[in-house]
Amino acid sequence: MSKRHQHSQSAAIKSSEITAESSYLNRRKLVQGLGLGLGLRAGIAASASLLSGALQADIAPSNMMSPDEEITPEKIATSYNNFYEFGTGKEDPAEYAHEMSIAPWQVEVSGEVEKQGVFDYTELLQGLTVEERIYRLRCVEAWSMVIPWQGVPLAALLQRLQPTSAAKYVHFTTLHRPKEMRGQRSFFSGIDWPYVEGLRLDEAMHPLTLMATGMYGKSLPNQNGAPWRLVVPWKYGFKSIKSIVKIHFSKREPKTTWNQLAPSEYGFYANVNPDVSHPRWSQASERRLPGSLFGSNRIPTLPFNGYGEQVAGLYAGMNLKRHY
Ligand SMILES: Nc1nc2c(c(=O)[nH]1)N[C@H]1C(S)=C(S)[C@@H](COP(=O)(O)O)O[C@H]1N2
Ligand SMILES: [Mo]
Repeated sequence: MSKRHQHSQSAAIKSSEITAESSYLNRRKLVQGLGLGLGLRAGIAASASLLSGALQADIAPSNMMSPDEEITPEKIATSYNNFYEFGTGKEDPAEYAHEMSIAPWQVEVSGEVEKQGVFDYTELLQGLTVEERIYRLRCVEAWSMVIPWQGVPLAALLQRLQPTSAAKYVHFTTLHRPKEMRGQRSFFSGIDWPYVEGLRLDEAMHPLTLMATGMYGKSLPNQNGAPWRLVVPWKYGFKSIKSIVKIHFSKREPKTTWNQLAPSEYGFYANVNPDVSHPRWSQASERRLPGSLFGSNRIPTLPFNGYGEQVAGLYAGMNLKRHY
């Protein structure tokens, strides 16, 4: 997203690589066709329990996608990534993120909140209901995917931490461990580590906002932000911060990574908006991955990434050309 954050052409996808995903889709159709959903629920409950023995996960599917939008093949969603801690290339995270150790995973909770301290993330998730959400993911580089996530509504997690009445924003910080994250040892990213993102508290509490612990019915792969990451589907992908180790509540707007790096290019809000173009990428349309032999699958971009009906009210009265 800096000058070096340019998108390469999406790799040609061999049909052999798509097999696993088409069987995933067929299983879904089968389950839906039976009118039960039980098979899928059991399948995901089983894999969610793999996350941690301590996690008593129950699965409540709630899908917000129109049925004609196709899920991006798992192979693509887990091999074409942005995770600059492992390099700026799209293939770097899948190649190097295994160097990050995710067990144990401690998380610091601080600021305007009752339940301050350091916790194992599984402790924070204990007893919360894991849901499936199929969401569009729209990168500011103008490519997009459709991904089935599993996770807990962020609101459920934050509520149990008990923000004080002074809390207006919540900040999230990614792991900073240069020994295991080679991009943090490199000068090329230009990023002042660690990666920080944040939301207004009402955005964080919105029912669409997810703390994801899995995708495609499996634990999150490291390159997608293991063991847990944010998913905010109506905002550009850079708001969906990965591998979170700090949750901080504050009165003031956080200084977030991309906004600090280039404030004229990346706003704090970063709501998907086809009417406000980035200096290098028109945001009017997007390439839905994967493309095919016959073209790049370009589709129009929708305000709030298609979630306007649910979230536009959060911004009533705000000038979204100024607060981009
Ligand atoms: N810590 C961290 N989180 C991050 C990023 C990053 O570089 N570091 N990249 C962001 C960007 S630009 C996008 S588009 C999404 C990509 O998520 P995905 O690789 O799971 O598709 O992660 C976001 N979260
Ligand atoms: Mo992105």
